[in-house]
Amino acid sequence: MKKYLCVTAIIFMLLCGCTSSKGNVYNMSLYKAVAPEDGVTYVVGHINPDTDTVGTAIAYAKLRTALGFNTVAVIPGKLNKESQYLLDYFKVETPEILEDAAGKNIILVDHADYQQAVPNMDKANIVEILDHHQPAGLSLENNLIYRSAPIGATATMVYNEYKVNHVRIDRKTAGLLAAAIMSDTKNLKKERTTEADRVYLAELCKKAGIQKPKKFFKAMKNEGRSYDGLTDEEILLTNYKEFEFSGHIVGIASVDNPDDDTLWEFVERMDKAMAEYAPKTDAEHIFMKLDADGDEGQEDFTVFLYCGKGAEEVAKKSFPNAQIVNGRIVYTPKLNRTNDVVPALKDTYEGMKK
Ligand SMILES: [Mn+2]
Repeated sequence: MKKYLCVTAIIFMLLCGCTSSKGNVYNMSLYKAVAPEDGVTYVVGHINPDTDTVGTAIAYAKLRTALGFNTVAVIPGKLNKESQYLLDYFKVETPEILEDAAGKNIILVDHADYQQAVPNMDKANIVEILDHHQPAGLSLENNLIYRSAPIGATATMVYNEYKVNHVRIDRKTAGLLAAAIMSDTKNLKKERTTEADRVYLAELCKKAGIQKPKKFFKAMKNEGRSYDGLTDEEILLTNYKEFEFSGHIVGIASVDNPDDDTLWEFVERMDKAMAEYAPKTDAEHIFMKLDADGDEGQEDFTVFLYCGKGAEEVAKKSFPNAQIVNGRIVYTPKLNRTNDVVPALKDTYEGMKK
């Protein structure tokens, strides 16, 4: 019996040894190289946070913590409705808000530029970046881990880190990452979606107990689309980002039409909200892509709104093939901010400089 216990203990120790040898040797070396001597490292996504930004901050902080690094997830501001719904759904606590990045050790997720970062990010110690966007204008003095991938969601990259590091993902975190992939890829429908997004989403859904991904996505989308209780300015800011194109600060909002029957009323309201918000921001021009569902069998489309002196000209030059409906610029199929709107506006502003 004693012998048996002894063997069991040895097997147990071996098993423990195996599970505690988490981490991938290459990654662990990098994490150690950038680990601050003392203090905590904050993981944070872009301002006006979306589900990919929030989900990856939480999941990546958990992973780094599991690997023995003092890491805490924070958010750059109030959650949008979709993200709040998801945190409630999976019973995950809302992270604290980071208001100022100066002097902090930072891991950036889901963005790689100051324009969309927490204030004073240029005075932070950025030790790592995990992102699927184009990097812009970072002036980094230190050596850092920088992973960038042309992929549907940062969540896909974060889940890959779990796999590479042999860290088991818990049900809640798997759920958040699954939701983040769905949110960023519109349930695998966006152009940028890759095979990895598809395969990892299926795996994460299984781990999270999401049996009907389509239904889950619809529920979370409806929560996110309902603007109940928000003012028109808050609706405008739910997914609003500022960019700099050839010296012009430009705001681009992305909004979903909440009700097919009242599209043009909603367009009027948003137009007014942009005009009222304009004096409160440094942006010279504000644009809004307002996405609407097409009628049965018809393609979805975008109503493209603009605000500011000269903004109309920029909008029309950027989308010469758009139609004018009810006096508005309407583009079919609907526009994507990253792939369509940003490059088109960038080109137009660049052209104006010459
Ligand atoms: Mn993202």
